[in-house]
Amino acid sequence: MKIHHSFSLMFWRFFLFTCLIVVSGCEFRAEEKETRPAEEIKVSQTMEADLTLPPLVPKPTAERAAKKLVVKMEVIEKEMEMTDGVSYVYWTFDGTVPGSFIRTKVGDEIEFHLRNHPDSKLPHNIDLHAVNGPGGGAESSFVAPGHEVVFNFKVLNPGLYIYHCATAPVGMHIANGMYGLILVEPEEGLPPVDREYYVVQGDFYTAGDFGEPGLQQFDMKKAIEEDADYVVFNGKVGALTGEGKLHAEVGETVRLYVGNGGPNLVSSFHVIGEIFDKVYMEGGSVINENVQTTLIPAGGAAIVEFKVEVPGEYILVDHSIFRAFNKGALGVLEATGPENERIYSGKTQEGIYLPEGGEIQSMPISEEEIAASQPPENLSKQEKIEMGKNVYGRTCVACHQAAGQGIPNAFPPLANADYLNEDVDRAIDIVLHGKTGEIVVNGETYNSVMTAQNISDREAAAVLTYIYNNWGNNGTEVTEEMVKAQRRSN
Ligand code: HEC
Ligand SMILES: [Cu+2]
Repeated sequence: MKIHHSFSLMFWRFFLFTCLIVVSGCEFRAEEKETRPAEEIKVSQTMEADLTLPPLVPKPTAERAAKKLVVKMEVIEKEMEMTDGVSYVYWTFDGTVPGSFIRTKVGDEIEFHLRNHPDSKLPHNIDLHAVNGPGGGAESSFVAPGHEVVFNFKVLNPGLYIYHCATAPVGMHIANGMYGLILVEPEEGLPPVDREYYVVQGDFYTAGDFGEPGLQQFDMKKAIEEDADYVVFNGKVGALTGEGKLHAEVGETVRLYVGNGGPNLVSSFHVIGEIFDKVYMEGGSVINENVQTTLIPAGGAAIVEFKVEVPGEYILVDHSIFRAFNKGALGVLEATGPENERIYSGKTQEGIYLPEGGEIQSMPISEEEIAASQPPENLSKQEKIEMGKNVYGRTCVACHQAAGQGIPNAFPPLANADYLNEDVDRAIDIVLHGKTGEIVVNGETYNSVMTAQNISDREAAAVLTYIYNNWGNNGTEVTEEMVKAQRRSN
């Protein structure tokens, strides 16, 4: 890259020189002032870099000139939570996964101080993909526990870059969480936006399977086979849900700096309910527009931007979708503000569709009309249970499982569930409107997302009656009236 760059520069200089001699008023002369080579940008002052922990991003550099920037980072090995009841000894830059976000601009001269905490068991180093030089700094930054090294580099290429530890066995250091992002802004800075966040995906390999409680050891065999137990954003299941949700106001433009630490998996990064207005593909200078899902390679990054048009929850996922719902690669951006029904109306109609023989019946408009259009039968409890079983099999089984047993750490049980039996109106409300945030079911904490279920009041009454009358639950009968009352109260 660098060789190529200076070669083409030489070529142009030679070419221009020839032009000037041969033809005065050469039309290529304009080329001369087009680029100021980054290596010629002078720095005057020194300042200490303002680093931020995920999901936060330091303030933009557009306002300042290139500087000598002192970056201080510390390697810390420490036990942290992978998910409820599961912990892991992470190796980190600055104590978090991903490590601190570094924001620089083209022309900056970085004086990088890497410290390794005295309690560390191993030496580490850092390879920053933004560096032009051997090992991206790795060769100069190898540091034993209780030591500090300093090395310098000038940032030449704008873009969003991964940094990671590159100490052998490299895969293991990365698998334990040693990665983060360094942003190099162009000289004029990136265009301003309303919100910026920092998200990095990573895959983890543990001796126990997903959710198996206790302190989990790294599993080298699974890592080699690329058989991840956890695929997560920002180092743990639920880092970006519940308390960790990202926020924006309707009408704001959100920019996500998204990296993929790997070590193995490629991310199909997607935000459910949004379209990326812009993607700086692979974190480079080419901007793609109107993108649904962008591919982020291991050891790579992308900058995505979107404007939030309507309120609600937008779900960040790796669209290799079992990773999202079964391995943790799921986060939430919550948008608050006024509805805009021209852009998104919510459900307005539901009617009867008869595929054979009949014509499609005219669409009733409201829930009341739907109910009125159906035979005025009053289902017996037994009939409700029959119907409910069917609804359950269509709608709930994928998450709550065939016998209502749920999936540890992901989907709470509906079988013999204290939370369910405690409060029927709350259960109805969850089915109608969805649920996020921390809940405790049979002593286990869940902190995930259930979306609102698109089912009629009658189906909701039936499915809940089915659940309450099976699997050791308390036998409650849920009526359509109870469902309607919850529908109205919200
Ligand atoms: C896409 C997965 C998914 C589907 C489909 C789903 N749920 Fe859930 N459900 C969840 C999650 C996740 C939670 C926990 C939410 C939280 O942590 O706040 C939950 C929580 C619940 C709870 C409260 C917790 C408990 O154990 O009592 C009830 C009741 C419930 N769901 C009922 C249903 C019913 C009935 C259906 C089908 C009509 C359904 N869910 C469909 C994922 C799902
Ligand atoms: Cu390391």
